[in-house]
Amino acid sequence: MSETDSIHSQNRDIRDHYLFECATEVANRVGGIYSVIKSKAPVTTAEYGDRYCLIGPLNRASAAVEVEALTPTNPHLAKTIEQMEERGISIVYGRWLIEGAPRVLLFDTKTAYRFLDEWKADLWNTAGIPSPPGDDETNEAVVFGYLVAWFLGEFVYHEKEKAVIAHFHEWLAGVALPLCKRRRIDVTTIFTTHATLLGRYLCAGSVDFYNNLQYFDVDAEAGKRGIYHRYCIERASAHSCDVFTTVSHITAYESEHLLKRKPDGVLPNGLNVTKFSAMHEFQNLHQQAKEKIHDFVRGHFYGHNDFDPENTLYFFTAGRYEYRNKGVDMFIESLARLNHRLKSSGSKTTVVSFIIMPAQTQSLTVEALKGQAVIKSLRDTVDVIERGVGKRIFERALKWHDGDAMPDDKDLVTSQDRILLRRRLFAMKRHGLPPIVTHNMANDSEDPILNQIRRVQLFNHPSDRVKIVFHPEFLNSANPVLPMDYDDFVRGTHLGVFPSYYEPWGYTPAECTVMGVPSITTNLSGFGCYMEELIENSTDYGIYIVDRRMKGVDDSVNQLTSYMFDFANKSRRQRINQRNRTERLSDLLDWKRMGMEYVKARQLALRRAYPVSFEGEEDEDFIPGVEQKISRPFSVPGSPRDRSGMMTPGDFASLQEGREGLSTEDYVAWKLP
Ligand code: G6P
Ligand code: 1S3
Repeated sequence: MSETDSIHSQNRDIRDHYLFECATEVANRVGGIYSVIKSKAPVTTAEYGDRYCLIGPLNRASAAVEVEALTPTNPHLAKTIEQMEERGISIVYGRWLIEGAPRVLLFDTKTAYRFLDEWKADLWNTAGIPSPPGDDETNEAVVFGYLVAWFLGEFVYHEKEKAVIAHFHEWLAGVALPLCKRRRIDVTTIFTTHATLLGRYLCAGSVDFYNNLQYFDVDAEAGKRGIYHRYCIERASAHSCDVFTTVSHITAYESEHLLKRKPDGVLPNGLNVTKFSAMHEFQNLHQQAKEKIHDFVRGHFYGHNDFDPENTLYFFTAGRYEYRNKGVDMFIESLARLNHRLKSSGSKTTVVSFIIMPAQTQSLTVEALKGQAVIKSLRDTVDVIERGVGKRIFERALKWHDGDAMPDDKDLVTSQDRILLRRRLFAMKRHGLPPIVTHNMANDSEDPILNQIRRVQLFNHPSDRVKIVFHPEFLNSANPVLPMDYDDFVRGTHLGVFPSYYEPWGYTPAECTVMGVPSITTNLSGFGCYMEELIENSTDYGIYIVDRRMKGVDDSVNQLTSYMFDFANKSRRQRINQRNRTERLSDLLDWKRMGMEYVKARQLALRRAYPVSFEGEEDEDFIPGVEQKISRPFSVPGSPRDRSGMMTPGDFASLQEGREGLSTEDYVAWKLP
């Protein structure tokens, strides 16, 4: 790959290059990729300024809120946009209103559907990729990919001096990659896959995925699942980019076998870590957010509030509704075992467990709305009574003379007050148990989560020490039942539980960590492997890792149960200490550190496309090393491994010239038995 490639003009300036990053979730929240590009924006704009632009399909509703339109000042960009608009393509160029304020270019794919058939035929003729009718997602990917390739081709035609890097995320944005190669467009390309299509599908079934990765007949498996054409796009993307990357070693291994190309390296996901000036600010925020969760719980469990908020812990799991992949099956089974263990040990602790996963619903249930209303009325009534009592005490005190009796509390609460209060108390009577689910489900009787809860009989009975609340919608502060944004909610909880079976990275436990909330993950998640490799005594730091690789399912469930049981037995002081330690891991996940792998991948892409420009610089360490050690916890002695200089997943890899991808031996924290 190091020879001069005739596609690329070796005269382009590589130092002052442009970076275009393409994804379907630019200014459009769908899932994890939105989190990646949004949280990474501050470090990337700091590095590139106006030379950085994100490209995505236009979602008008979302862009109206998130994007401020601008007129491009770069003449080459302006010319390119103008020429595409002349051909009827509608484009929004502007500033994404997030931290870092990156420039975005959004193509209205609808204005290009008249080319769809022509482009599908071209995709078949030039890249051998079929695109059968009736798959809207693939049609969208094709139209978007052709628009991006059109844009890049036109842009480098106008801009002849500077090099251009185009970085693509996921197969949905990958169609442009084989096109760039075929059309010999003078850009250098990077492809990052955040999961593989086949991996996701196979794991959701009942196969022993990780022990059979080498043996799957990939074409046949894709064909059986009706995703052969999508798989072709993904595989073509992986093979036609200059630099191929994934988000973790576990997914690198998976990609090697399912996409048949060894990745060049690992680009882990970071977070934009907020540092508070006061060290304990995050602890205060926990307390405040927890109060809001208490409010919800008081309403949801009205008539059954026989557990003490002071002895109540909040556990939760959240994410895309992938029942087996996200480990919800294991979570619910372990909760049932935890319930049994807490009961038999006579524990006074109650664990309220939330499952936040969007499913098809019709509306909030009347019962969920009523619960909050009943408690609000009670609070309003108590406020009225309290004000009346205060007023009466004050008036009597004004008239008090030496020798008079103190005001009698019986006279302070009037009979009218008692009637009001009685009415509220009767409204709190309920015949059934507090509900499991807050919404009316579109398919209640077949919902896998509800069915598992029914099977293990966790019905919020007063004797249960583990209660369950299933909220099948993402959280939002405008919600009348649980009015909290996700981040706020996470801060208020005590433990995040994410026992995933398929999890290329896993933002949910990482988000917990930077907010100082302990979490449970597995050694089948990219995040879990990363933390396991980096920290020897990770449980002290609030990172619990369930072994789902070497243990049988029953043993993994028991291990998860024990982690939760031990956590439930901690004292408040121990929890506070542990949160302090968890929060101190934040720097490990900050884009300021993780982003270095992106820098390396871009350097490698430039080296591969423009080797002449690097001549004579072979030995130059053009990326400064990042060194940081985890300090010991204050209270409990710890022994994190000494890994100075090897502190991101990519550091264990090989993002360097002269290698054709990682070799299987390079997959750190990911070895088969
Ligand atoms: C934070 C607050 C403390 C509070 C504690 C509760 O540390 O700063 O004031 O007592 O949270 O912790 P817990 O684990 O019981 O929610
Ligand atoms: C994927 O999203 P998911 O939840 O379907 O991409 C995320 C961002 O890279 C990653 O964190 C996650 O593990 C993947 O599974």
